[in-house]
This record gives sequence, structure tokens and C-alpha cells, in this order.
Amino acid sequence: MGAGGPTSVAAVNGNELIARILQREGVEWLACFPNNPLIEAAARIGIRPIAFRHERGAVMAADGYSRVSDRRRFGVVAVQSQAGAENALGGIAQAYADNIPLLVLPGGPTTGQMPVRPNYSAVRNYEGIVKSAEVLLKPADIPAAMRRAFAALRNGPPGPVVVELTADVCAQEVPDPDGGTALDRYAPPPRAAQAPAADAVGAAVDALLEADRPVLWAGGGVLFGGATDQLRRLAERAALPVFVTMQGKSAIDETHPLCLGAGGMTTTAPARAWLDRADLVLAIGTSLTRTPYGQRLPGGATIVHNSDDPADIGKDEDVHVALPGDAALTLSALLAELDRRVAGGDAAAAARVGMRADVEADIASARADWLAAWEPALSGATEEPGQPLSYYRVIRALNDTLDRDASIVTHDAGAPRDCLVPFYAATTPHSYVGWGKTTHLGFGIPLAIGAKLAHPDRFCCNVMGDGAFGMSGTDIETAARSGVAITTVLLNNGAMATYPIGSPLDPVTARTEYGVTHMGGDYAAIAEGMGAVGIRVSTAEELEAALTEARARNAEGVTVLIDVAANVEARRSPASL
Ligand SMILES: Cc1ncc(C[n+]2csc(CCOP(=O)(O)OP(=O)(O)O)c2C)c(N)n1
Ligand SMILES: [Mg+2]
Repeated sequence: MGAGGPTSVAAVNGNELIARILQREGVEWLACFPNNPLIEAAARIGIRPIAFRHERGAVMAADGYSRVSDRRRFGVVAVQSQAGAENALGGIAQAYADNIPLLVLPGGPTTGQMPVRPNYSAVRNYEGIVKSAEVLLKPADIPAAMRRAFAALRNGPPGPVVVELTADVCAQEVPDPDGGTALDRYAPPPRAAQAPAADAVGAAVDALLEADRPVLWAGGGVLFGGATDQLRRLAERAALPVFVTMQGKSAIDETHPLCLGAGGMTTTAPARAWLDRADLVLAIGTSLTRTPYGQRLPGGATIVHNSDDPADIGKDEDVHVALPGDAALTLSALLAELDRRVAGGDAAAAARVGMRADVEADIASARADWLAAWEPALSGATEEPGQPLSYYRVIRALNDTLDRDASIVTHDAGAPRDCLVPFYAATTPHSYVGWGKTTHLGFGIPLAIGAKLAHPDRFCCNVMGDGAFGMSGTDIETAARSGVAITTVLLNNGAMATYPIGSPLDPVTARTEYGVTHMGGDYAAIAEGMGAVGIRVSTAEELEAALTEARARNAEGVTVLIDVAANVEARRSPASL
């Protein structure tokens, strides 16, 4: 905490004080779109403002930064009042649905104008898509408001936190009743991890040892809790097959012999098979939300549920054992309890830990069958020479060409998400960012920018469709201008593969007579026109060469867009081939 800077300053106005507090909290950059006076106050003390081309993108970049920072650092975004605050809404809703902590600082009207129509009140209008939101009413309240904001970011359920910067309040000098400076009154609130009760941990291990076919279900809370080692250790000790949710993807190395794979709307065949048969689901760091973008739980299974947010427990499912608290502490407690029982000569515990080889062999065989069935798609054998590249052949190229341990890959909404989630094999924590319960098209570009700011040493690559590009494509210019070099792989099919032709979702008349869902463009040329390198590819070999070039160009600070002539991919795992 505290990125330097003076501990006390002469009299400051509200914006300057907030900038100093951000600095004390270690904030190094600010996603923004002018004009909000905080942007200038931040820039003057060395917090780097990065202006996006749309406020939704600024929020999404802050979100991307938070997603790969495990509640140690937070994305912060400042937008202006009215239109800026209104435009930010979609990005905040996306972060809320995925439980992402980020700090949103929209400008607000003056206190006198607050109740007057049509002045936009962020606090009132964001209700329902934020963890907390407050409006500043007095300059002297700023340190306490910011303390509440950072306490909410660090602790309890993660989510977007809003402090609305009332124009006249933030322009005033901040008095200090104690005669010091207002900054002296700001102390960063600590992080406080909570652990579940010992009897609940015991009941969870009882349930585990009674089960015949348990599955360990890992969500995004495992990543946010820094609990990936504990997850692997418990899985290995208790011989537990591991399923990761879309948000939890990369919480375990997907090449680990106990990993069943990841799942959102689509998943691997082993994951679905094990979930269908499971008689116990040990769910860690997950909201267990019922959503089209998540796999369903097996009917009738015993559910043991851990989440950082006690309100998740029982929200959508009947839960047998509740373990509210931090994922790392919970996993460690479960492992310690299991070890205690093994050491005490508990026969069921000993039997459980002896099963690993058999469980791994079963998973390996199911995995081999699934991959063999998909090999024609992954190898591109299903496409004739000269036909557009299949999405699965693109994923094979990504898996083969990237240094996956040192990359951060993410999908976009639609077919890129549904094809990547089962088949791109994430290795190290955050080597993949899985996202999307409301699933905003176009998140991939700003997300990759935020991820690159958090991890400049990693290759940050978003895979998106042509439809998605329309929602955020101009932020390629943001990446190029800022030297935050990312690579976009654009699957250009001139269509929306998520609504396949001939499927019940196909808008036949609107498509054939009016061109709805068809769109086009020379995206490589557009990227070039915005200061990036654009590469057009139509074969797997060209794509692999382009990915290698992209890595080299990104390392030089140059942003790259690879425009792939791609098919209208309709195949989804595990259901259709
Ligand atoms: C903001 C927003 N509007 C609408 C949707 C619904 N939606 C999901 S995927 C999709 C089509 C995506 O097309 P494209 O980006 O070309 O990807 P493809 O499926 O063709 O690979 C739409 C409209 C969404 N996810 N986000
Ligand atoms: Mg498309």
C-alpha cells in the first residue's frame, strides 16, 4: 500500500484529496474519459490517466485489471457526469454480474442540481448493479467515504463500488477539524479474511467421505482468494476430479490429470459426464448461480458450498453444508481435517486418499475419447482447402503457438466464448480470463488492456467475433496510443455464429431480407488506421506465423489485430459435432 507521495499536503480541494487517497492506496493508473476534474488532479501527482473511446470500455478495462489482481489491486475509473455516467452503466452491470471489485468515480451534478430533472444521479440509477454507491455531500466526508469504498473493495462479496463526485463538493477546499490535513485522517482499511466454522468443516469432510462420486467445483473465488495451490493440494490428497466454472478457468492447470475441464454454456465431455454422475459437489469460491452461462448441477447431489458472500449460499440451490468464507482458508481447513482423520486411522479417509490413480485413469480415458472425437474439428480436417478456418483450428493454433504460462487469453461473447472455454487449455492462474453472466459483446479488447496493465510481462490476447468488434473496436486505438500492447484475434465470419443458420435462433427473414446478423469490414485495415498492426490470415499456417509475429510486436509495444477468415462455427462441446 502507498505508492509514495507525501503523507501530508497543504490545503487541498476534494478532487486533489481523492487523488492523494488513491495514491496512498497504491493506484497507479486511472481508466477515464474526460472531463472529470479528478483526472487532472490524478495526473498532477503521477497517477496515469488512460482515456478510452467509450466510457463502457473504460469501466471494462478497470474490470480487466481487477480480474487478474486478486483483490490486491483495483481498477479505478473516472467518467464525467450525465452522458459519461450514463454510458458507463453497461460495464458496471457486467462487473456486478461477475462479482468484480472496481472503483467507479463518476462526476455528479452540484448539490443544488441533484434533485432537478433531468440531472443524472449515478447513485440512484446504478441501484441494482453495484455493491455499494454513495454520493459526496460535504468535503469533510471524503476520507470516510473513500475508506468505506476501499473496505468494500477488499472485504466481503466483491463488486463494483461507486463514489459519485458531486461537482461543487469536490471543488471545495477540505477542512480538517484536527488542524492537520485531511489526508492524515485516511488510513487504508485492512483486508480481513474469514474462515468457516470448525463444525461445518467437519460436516463437509463427513459428507465427502460418505460420497462415492464427489466432484470439486471451483469458481472465480479460488482465483480471487489466491487459493489455487490449496485447490490442487486438496484435489490431489482427496483424489477429487476438478471442474472449473467459466470464471474459475485457470484456477487449476487444465492439463492436470485430475482436471475435468472448464464449463460455461459449453464444457468438456468429461466434465459433463462426471457432473451428471456426481453424488456430492464440493463447490469452492463460487456463487452457484443458475445461468445459461454455467453448467447445471446434478440433481439430487449433496452440495457443500463455500463462497466469500454468505448471501450466495442457498441463493439458487439447496445446500447441505455451508462454508462461508475465504476460499484459501476453507480449502486449507478441509485438507487439515482430512489429514487429521487419515492420521487418526479413519478407514474412509484412508480409502479416499488411496483412490487417486484410479480416478486419474478414468479421467484420462474419458478425456482421450472426447479429444479423439473432436480431433477432426481441431485439426481442421473438416474444412476443405480454401474454406474459411474453423474456430477449433484457431484454438489449436493458440494452444500450440502461445507460451500459455506467460499469456493471458480471453474470449468474447458468442461463439468465441463457447468454443474456447472447453478447448483452450489454461495453465497458470489467470492465464485465461473467463467471464460473462450478462456477457457484454466487446469486453475482450478493454479487458485485455486492463490485464496488460496489471501484467505487462504477459502476452495479452483477446479472441473476438466481428460483431463484438463493433462494440469496442476503437479501443484498439487506445491500446496503440497508450503503448499498452495487446493482440486481438478477430474471427471474421461476417455473421453471428452464436445464432447458427437453420437453428431455432436464426432470424431467417430479418437475415435474408434485411441483412440482420450479417456485417462486414476490413478490420485489419481499420486497425492499421488506428495505429496498430493489422494482419489478414486465411490459413492455419498464416495464423500461427501471425501469432508469433504478434508476440514479437507486442513485446516492442505495438498493438496487433489478426483478422482471421473464419467459418460460421455451429459445433459446440459436448453436445454437437
Ligand atoms: C452488448 C451485447 N448485445 C448483445 C449480445 C448478445 N450476443 C451474444 S453473441 C452475439 C453475436 C456475436 O457475433 P460475433 O461477435 O460476430 O461472434 P460469432 O458468434 O459470430 O463468433 C450477440 C448479439 C451481447 N452478448 N452483448
Ligand atoms: Mg461473427
